[in-house]
Amino acid sequence: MQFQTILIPLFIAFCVAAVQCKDDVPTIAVAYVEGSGGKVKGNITFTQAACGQNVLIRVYVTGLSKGLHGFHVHEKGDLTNGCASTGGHFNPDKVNHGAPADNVRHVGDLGNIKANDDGIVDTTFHDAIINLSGEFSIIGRGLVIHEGEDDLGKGGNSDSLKTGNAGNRAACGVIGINQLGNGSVSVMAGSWKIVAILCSLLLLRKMM
Ligand SMILES: [Cu+2]
Ligand SMILES: [Zn+2]
Repeated sequence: MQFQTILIPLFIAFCVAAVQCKDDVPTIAVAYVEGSGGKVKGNITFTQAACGQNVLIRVYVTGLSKGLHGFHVHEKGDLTNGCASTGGHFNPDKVNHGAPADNVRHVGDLGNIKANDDGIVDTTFHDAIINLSGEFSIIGRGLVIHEGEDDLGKGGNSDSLKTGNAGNRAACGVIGINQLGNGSVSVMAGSWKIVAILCSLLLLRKMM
């Protein structure tokens, strides 16, 4: 048997193994939110697989007025003086406020959630920017639901680019740990990608 006939399948197997993410324990964070009168309350759960995937956001809130409500991660997980203590939007890049899908947005800009006729929000969506580990982790920060609609930075005034003019804070909570995944795996996944690219290049050279 030729050396190459063994080496090429070995290379392929190694490359495939290297690009695959480890099947790992997801990180789960949860925030119990409540308004000052106790009328608005609910739970928001954030789930992220270890391989730096989008964060799945599960929202169940009751007691809101019908319609759209600004929904943000705020800088501080501090409820000392109620929702006011959570500070401004979580914005580590010091950029303008925007919509969840915008290239320029605060990390904490999760747009709006929509309450039905009964004032209930029961929804699930994904976000590509927030993280449950590393530099932009939202764990330990505040979660705020506003009384009004977030104009997503399109309001045409200076406040729109800071807050989205979403108005008063209807409810808030602190984002805490429910379950920690293996955060180091996402770092490993990053370096394994480089190994995979290098071995793919080597493989290509062998085949030429
Ligand atoms: Cu807010
Ligand atoms: Zn914002």
